[in-house]
Amino acid sequence: MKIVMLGAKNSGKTTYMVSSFGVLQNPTFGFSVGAVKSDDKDWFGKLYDIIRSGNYPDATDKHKSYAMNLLYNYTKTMTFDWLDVAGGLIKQTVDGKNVLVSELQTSDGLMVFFDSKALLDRDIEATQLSATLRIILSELMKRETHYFVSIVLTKYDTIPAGKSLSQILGIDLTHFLDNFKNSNNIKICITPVSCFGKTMVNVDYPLLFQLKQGLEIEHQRLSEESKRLYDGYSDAQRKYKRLKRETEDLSEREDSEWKKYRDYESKDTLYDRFTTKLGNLLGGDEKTYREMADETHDKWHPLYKKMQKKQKKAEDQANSASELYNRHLETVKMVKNALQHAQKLDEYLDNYKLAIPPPTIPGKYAAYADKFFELTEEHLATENNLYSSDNRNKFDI
Ligand SMILES: Nc1nc2c(ncn2[C@@H]2O[C@H](COP(=O)(O)OP(=O)(O)O)[C@@H](O)[C@H]2O)c(=O)[nH]1
Ligand SMILES: [Mg+2]
Repeated sequence: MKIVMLGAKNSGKTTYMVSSFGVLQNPTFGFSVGAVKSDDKDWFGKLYDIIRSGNYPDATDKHKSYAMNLLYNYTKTMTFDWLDVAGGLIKQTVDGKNVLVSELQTSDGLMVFFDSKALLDRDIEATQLSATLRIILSELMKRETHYFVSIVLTKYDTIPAGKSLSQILGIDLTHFLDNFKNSNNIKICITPVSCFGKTMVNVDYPLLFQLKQGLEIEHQRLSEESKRLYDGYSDAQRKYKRLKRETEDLSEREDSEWKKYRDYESKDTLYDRFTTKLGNLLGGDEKTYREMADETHDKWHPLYKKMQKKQKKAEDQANSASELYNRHLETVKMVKNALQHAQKLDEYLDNYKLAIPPPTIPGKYAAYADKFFELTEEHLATENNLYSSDNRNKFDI
């Protein structure tokens, strides 16, 4: 699957990406992620250490895709491409916007990043809210298949205590989300996150939310593939049966010609050749056994060749049928895995560790939203206390 990350420069995309990668190095509910390329793994690892030590990577604005693996119990279950979109693209130069739109069109999931504090402060420049929402809205409206959007409210640690979700989202974003309250295709989750030194809050959720959708897409794709392989197998098997029948028919005809030939040949004697030729000289019209044997041989040989060819074709079909069948069985195993893993991930997301999952739209948005944000705030406060300077020695950090 392809996941696109969208957000203004400085909204915390790279920090989030690195942090969620770092956090998910240790399996959560059995799931972990890994980089396909060792260069990327080193880069992520180095930046994660920087963030954990309380610093941040330099803000960069590059457009880059990372190939990742989703693992379950340390075994690869799916690959995904994770695209860190250059935030500058949102500034709607025509070219930039076209690049962005085409990336979105080919994506299977979207993560949108807003700096929570900039949202709360209604900082137009920092959030580029209207430009971002305009692009997303026109894309989402065109979607006819399921599509998951993670709205990631970054730097949640910078939000003063006691703010509700609607205060942070503001009227523009709330109106935007209202479009999807009854959507059948689009599912949006809103997660406040913080990547602040050793305090990583909710970072795994928005990515795992995407990957669950990815597993469902993978399940669908593999199911179709397995059906295609089975149809191919049935077809090859049908062809094999027909060719085998034709080969048997040819073999019968070929066999009877061969027997005739051997029979004529056994009757071919010098005496027969002599008497038959003599008879013909005297006005008769007979063939010698030798001539008849030769004629029969001429008839037999092409039949024999044809039968051999058919037999070879039948064998090819049999091989192809068995190869397709084995591949079908392999794929069925993968289909089962993808389904099992999607269900497993669903279970994790449903029973999220803060007791309730982040609000989703459509879903239990209104009922959950503020409660979830409260829980996050509480969690953040305890974590920060835990790691505050007085506690540092105590916890040996
Ligand atoms: N307090 C706080 N600051 C953050 C957090 N995440 C990112 N930042 C800050 O935001 C800056 C930009 O982040 P970056 O990931 O480079 O943003 P990008 O341009 O969207 O990739 C960082 O250098 C940090 O100063 C966070 O969780 N908490
Ligand atoms: Mg960046």
